[in-house]
Amino acid sequence: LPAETSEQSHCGKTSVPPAEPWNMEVDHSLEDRIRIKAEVANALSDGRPVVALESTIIAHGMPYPENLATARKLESIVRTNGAVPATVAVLGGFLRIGLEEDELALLAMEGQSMAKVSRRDIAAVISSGGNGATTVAGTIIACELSGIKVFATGGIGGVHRGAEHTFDESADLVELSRSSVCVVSAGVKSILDIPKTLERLETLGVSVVTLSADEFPAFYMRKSGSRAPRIAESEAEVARILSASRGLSLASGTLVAVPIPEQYEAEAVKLNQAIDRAVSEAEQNGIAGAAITPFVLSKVVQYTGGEALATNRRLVENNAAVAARIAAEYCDCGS
Ligand code: PSU
Ligand code: MN
Repeated sequence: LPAETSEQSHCGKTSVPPAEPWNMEVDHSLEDRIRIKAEVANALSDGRPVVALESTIIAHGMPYPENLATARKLESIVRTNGAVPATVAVLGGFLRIGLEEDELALLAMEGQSMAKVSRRDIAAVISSGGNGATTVAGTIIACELSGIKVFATGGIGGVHRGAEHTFDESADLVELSRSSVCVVSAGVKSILDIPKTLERLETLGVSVVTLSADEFPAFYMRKSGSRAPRIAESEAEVARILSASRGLSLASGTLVAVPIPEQYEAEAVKLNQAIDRAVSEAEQNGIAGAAITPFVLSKVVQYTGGEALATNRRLVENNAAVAARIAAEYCDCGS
């Protein structure tokens, strides 16, 4: 086997041209549908750390204006921790990797009226010249196309409660299994079925690692009652796992689950009551498919009097910092 692969660094290398404004004239040739912000493209080609950020959490997961404040803060936290941020969205028919200030604002203000873009949606939204917020699945696709190795979010989608009847399982899981991206999350929200989600991740071959915790976290709460399949004690240890995965050409993803810092953890009883109420309301109202997650998230915020939103912001900020440190460690290990 060769001692080195042809890639120049772990952080990926790209020759995709820099971005043009989102509201530019749309070229409907359908070729060349990706635009990487110059700062991001330069970091990637120099082998410097980059962290992708998703946009569904901004457009569909939080209300305005807190969502815009969060989007900005996440970018600045990534920078403070030594990486270049790349928020991903579909704007004006282009898959955009790295956004400008006014584009973050557009995303936040459009909110729920933005399309929610997973793998099944991306070609249609792009071909129609439309706008959309990328889910974890959609953002992973952008990472694969551009060579970004680390991506921060709040919580990933998973197997929904009652999936034995509805078959509702997020496209995030399959996408994680077929990409070599490292997704940093606070685990999985208990609006989902956490044990079933972990079972599916195992079947799909996703490497699941918690950071310094023996239980898989449940988003607002540090513990879910499910044991973590594997524990890493540091960001450097995660980077070594990524490096080994790459060395073996596994081409499957890694899910890093980081418990919310103790001081920000939500009160379990109150949160769980709000979640149970929101999930059964979704059921009663016949909410299904892609609409379920945003519906339940907004109800949980409403029923906890905004506490869930504050908690959500704290954990995603923490994940952005961890992701930046993993990206920095990964660039250092072996390149
Ligand atoms: N879980 C959260 N907050 C979110 C999401 C999930 O706690 O904002 C978003 C993410 O963008 C995720 C998407 O990729 O919802 C999953 O939606 P679905 O369950 O429809 O696949
Ligand atoms: Mn679904």
